[in-house]
Amino acid sequence: MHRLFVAIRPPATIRSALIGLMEGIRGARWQDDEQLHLTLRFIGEVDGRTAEDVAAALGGVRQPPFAVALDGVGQFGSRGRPNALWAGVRPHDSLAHLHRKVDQTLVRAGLDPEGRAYLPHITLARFGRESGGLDAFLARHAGLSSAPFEVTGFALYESRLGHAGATYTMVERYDLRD
Ligand code: 3AM
Repeated sequence: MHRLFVAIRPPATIRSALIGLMEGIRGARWQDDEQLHLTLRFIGEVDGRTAEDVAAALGGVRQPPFAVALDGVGQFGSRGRPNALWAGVRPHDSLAHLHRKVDQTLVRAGLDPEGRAYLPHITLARFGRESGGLDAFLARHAGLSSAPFEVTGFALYESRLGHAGATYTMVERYDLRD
């Protein structure tokens, strides 16, 4: 079985800006450079045949390249029990559009539609029991922004879960073009 997701890989300048933020929270399992991505659609476990169908179907997604920028920070989970810290991305509409196209493509390839609302984000850290200093981090970086960066493509990734966190391998890359 293959655990798959579709994501955008931020450029190196953005990744290093994000890595520069990664300090000051007790219990944070910070993502490393290889792990930084902006998920378009989580797929989950599929068999090899379905993985091939999905990889082929995604080649049919058409959208011109567009620009986005970092925009603030946020958390998933409850206030007292966060499970992830992320950097936001704006504007949402071009990303939401691409998300919708990817979702429709996957449904046509036989997968179930995405169940939850799409919130574009780049996960920076995950948490177990402890998250000391998270509120101060969120306040300190509420105004996070960046120069716009071009999204020229997206990719299908395989996620392997291990003791030291997840390892993501690119399965196939897709260019956005007019
Ligand atoms: O983009 P991030 O890193 O926030 O949390 C998982 C990760 O998201 C998410 O998919 C990305 C690659 O693993 N993920 C894991 N299980 C999920 C699920 N059941 C999920 N997203 C939605 N539903």
